[in-house]
Amino acid sequence: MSAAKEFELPSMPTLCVDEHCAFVARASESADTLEHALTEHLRLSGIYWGVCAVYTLGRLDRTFDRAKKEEILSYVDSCRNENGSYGGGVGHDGHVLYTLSAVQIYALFDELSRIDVEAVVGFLSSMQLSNGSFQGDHWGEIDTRFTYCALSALRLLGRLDAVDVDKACAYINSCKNFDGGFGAEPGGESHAGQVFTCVGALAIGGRLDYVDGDLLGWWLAERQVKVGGLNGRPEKLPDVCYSWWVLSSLSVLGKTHWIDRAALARFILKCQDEKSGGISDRPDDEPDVYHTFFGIAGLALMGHPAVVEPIDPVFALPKSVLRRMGIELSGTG
Ligand code: GRG
Ligand code: ZN
Repeated sequence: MSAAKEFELPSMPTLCVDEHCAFVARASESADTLEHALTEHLRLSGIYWGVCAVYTLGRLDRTFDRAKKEEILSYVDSCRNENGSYGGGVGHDGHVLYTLSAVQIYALFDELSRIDVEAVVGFLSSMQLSNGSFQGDHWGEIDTRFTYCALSALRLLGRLDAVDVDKACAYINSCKNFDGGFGAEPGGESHAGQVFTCVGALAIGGRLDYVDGDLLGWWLAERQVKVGGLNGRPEKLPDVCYSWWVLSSLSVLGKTHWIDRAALARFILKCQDEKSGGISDRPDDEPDVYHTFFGIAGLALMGHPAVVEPIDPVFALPKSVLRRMGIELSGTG
């Protein structure tokens, strides 16, 4: 039975929509908590996760009133650096990761006009190296995550022409392993998170022919463990966020039916805090905005009826946002 049908069974736990929206709203207010201080360096990504979570639940306007939206957008504006990059927080070094988060937040709020496109494009293109790879910032770390971030942001801005896409995809191909998966660098161990970034980058670059769909599909399907959740690599514990990293990759390959979707949905729903809202990595752990978003996004890919805004598996943005931007959609299920 497909997960979509299973969601109608009385034995399937309910998705606590109101509670999760309240959880995200509280997280956006709690500037005085220790958690807030400890996550300062990735604030922009946190905002993207929270905003995208409530958007997919159809609750963007109900969760953030006009004043709150403006507060969030001004905060994002204030994370911009002179070279066009965005840092994870105010005054932080610019990084491709947070530059993508900023573009995603502006896209979600339909406020792309706040972006200095030429400056962002200038920064992102300056991060590409002669072998096609991307460094994340001026400190020089190279990772396939950064290729994804750069290509995704450039595509969202309609400026893929600013980088060498063929070389970027060939570099991603050089990070492919014997098991069909991808690592952070050539020879790096296959990891579901990196698989998402590499499959996503290849999809954006129009080079999915580099992927061995059957081999990678098997590797991804084997990430499902007995309790229904997915892990990121062999012998590891399941974790709700892999519901996204694995399932989005399977979706691009058209193979989400290669796992037991209903069992995965049950696992995600068991990780909810039904009283205070939020989703955790595993049942009975502390919820956080990151796992809340990726749990909901995983359910979206499985057609959960309460996740009213379907999400694109490559851009990790609601399809309606991409449609508004004139970007063609990815993923075949
Ligand atoms: C737009 C959705 C989106 C993402 C932007 C940052 C990024 C691009 C992608 C990150 C991909 C990635 C590497 C995800 C994995 C994150 C994770 C759970 C890492 C933990 O890895 P381990 O090895 O944990 O410490 P395990 O689960 O293996 O024990
Ligand atoms: Zn996780």
